[in-house]
Amino acid sequence: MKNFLNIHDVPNAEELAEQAITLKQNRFAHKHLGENKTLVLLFLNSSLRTRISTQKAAQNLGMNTIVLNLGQDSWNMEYEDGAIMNGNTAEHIKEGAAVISEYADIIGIRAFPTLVDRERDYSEYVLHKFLENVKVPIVNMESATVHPLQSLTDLMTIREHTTKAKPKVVLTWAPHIKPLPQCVSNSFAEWMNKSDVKFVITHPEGYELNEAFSGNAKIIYHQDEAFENADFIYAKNWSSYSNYGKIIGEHNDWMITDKKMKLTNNAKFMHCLPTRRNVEIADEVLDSDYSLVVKQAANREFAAQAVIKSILENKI
Ligand code: SN0
Repeated sequence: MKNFLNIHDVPNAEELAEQAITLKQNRFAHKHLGENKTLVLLFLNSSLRTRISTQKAAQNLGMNTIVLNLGQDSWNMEYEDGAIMNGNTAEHIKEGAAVISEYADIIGIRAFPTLVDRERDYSEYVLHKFLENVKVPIVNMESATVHPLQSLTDLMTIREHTTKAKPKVVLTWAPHIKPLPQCVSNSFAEWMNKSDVKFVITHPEGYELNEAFSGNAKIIYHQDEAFENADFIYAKNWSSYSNYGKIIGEHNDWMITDKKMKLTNNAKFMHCLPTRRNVEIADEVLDSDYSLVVKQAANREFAAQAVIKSILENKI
């Protein structure tokens, strides 16, 4: 693999998830592969799991890691071509990205959407600016529209915990106090559409995802109905795509509760984290035996390791 920007860089999603499961058996099996190589992680937004698990993944492969909070630990970056830089941006992406590439063998980037300018966000403006100006492979650590490291982890976690060859997986919208990106849900839909599962999306009207990501997934507007016979419930909030970046209406009754989980086929519960307790998901669900959220987060290390390993093997 050259870059890991989205699912289109992955020849076979199920196979990559299987490789992550194999790495989990012996995370140090390839501890010399990345020796004397450096992974530089650039964060334009907050992170807990991605920040730690991606570093660990690289270190398991023998790499060095450097982490930078772009614009906080470093200069504010300018992205526009031809900009007259007399404002608050001190360094242009042209030099910035070129310089970082001199120090890095692989670069990871997190750059959330604006949730204001849909065209800019869905063109993956910032990610592409980096891509144009770096000389080394890029790993997407959540961009404006997708979060593929999370989706690979999710597929891996479903494969580990399923008792069926083709489980029913339900992505459900859940309430939140502020508008969140569509990234995790876009990606999850895209990866599920390419996997051997029965995939259903449920959300209130007006929260339809961009069809480039939801594809032919079945959409059910009644959460209770969607939960019937589900083997996995994957909850996530996202803001509206059509009424871009907005929260539309009051849907507090979409919070995931144990009562709703009882409508399923003893489903396992998944969420990418972080989550707002008792807004998005009730305590009783997060504290239950059927919740996979911490196991899912633990798998981020191995998913990232499978991705970095594949990039290193391509380079050598
Ligand atoms: C991000 C999102 O894309 O939804 C990252 C998820 C991995 N989540 C948030 O920004 C949550 C922020 C909050 O205040 O709850």
